[in-house]
Amino acid sequence: MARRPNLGPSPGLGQSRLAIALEGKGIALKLSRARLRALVLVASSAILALAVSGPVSTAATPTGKTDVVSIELTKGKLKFVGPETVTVGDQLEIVNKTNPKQVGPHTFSLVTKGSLPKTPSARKSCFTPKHICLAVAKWHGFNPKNEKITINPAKAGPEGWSTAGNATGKKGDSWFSGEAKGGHFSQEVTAEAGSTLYYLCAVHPWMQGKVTVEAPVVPLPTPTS
Ligand SMILES: [Cu+2]
Repeated sequence: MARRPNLGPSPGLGQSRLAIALEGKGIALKLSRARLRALVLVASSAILALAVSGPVSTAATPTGKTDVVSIELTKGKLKFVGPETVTVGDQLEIVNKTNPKQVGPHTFSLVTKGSLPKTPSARKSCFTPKHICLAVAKWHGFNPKNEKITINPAKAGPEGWSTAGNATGKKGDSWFSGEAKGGHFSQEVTAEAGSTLYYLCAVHPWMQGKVTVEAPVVPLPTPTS
């Protein structure tokens, strides 16, 4: 079977194609659609391979609050919509509100600020060696030969949302949304208070965002006398 992405007319794809076409042209379009298709193909196996590992102690105390970063398609543009700040110990939930059959799957991947592709040309080459999108795919155990991923979520550093990876070997925390509509994933924010988490989607590298991590409010001790 040919690996060429189907770029022919297909109902319902107009909007997403437009979004992709607006972002990068030529090679980038083919590349991103090829990758996207590859990731769609492996999504189900990735979900089945979801690792269930034992609890690891974390330094954060749960706040009982859940913050949501949603993945949306608005006016033909794919984007993350999330809070400006979260608190250490909050649950940070990623919710995919887009249709994977229309726009492909997504990743929510913590990356260093310097790894974010800033220019159209950087985004075009994102899925090539030594660039962040391919690096993220590797965190998920992406095998270019069979185009499958085996690890989801990809975990690095302490348990929870904690660690930003880069393109040159440092792994970060990442979730792959898979092919199911309404896919979601949540885990605790365990990053250091005062830090900023930068994130991107490795399938659509123009999808980027950041969130500042704040210290939890420690209740004052109750006077005993
Ligand atoms: Cu995406």
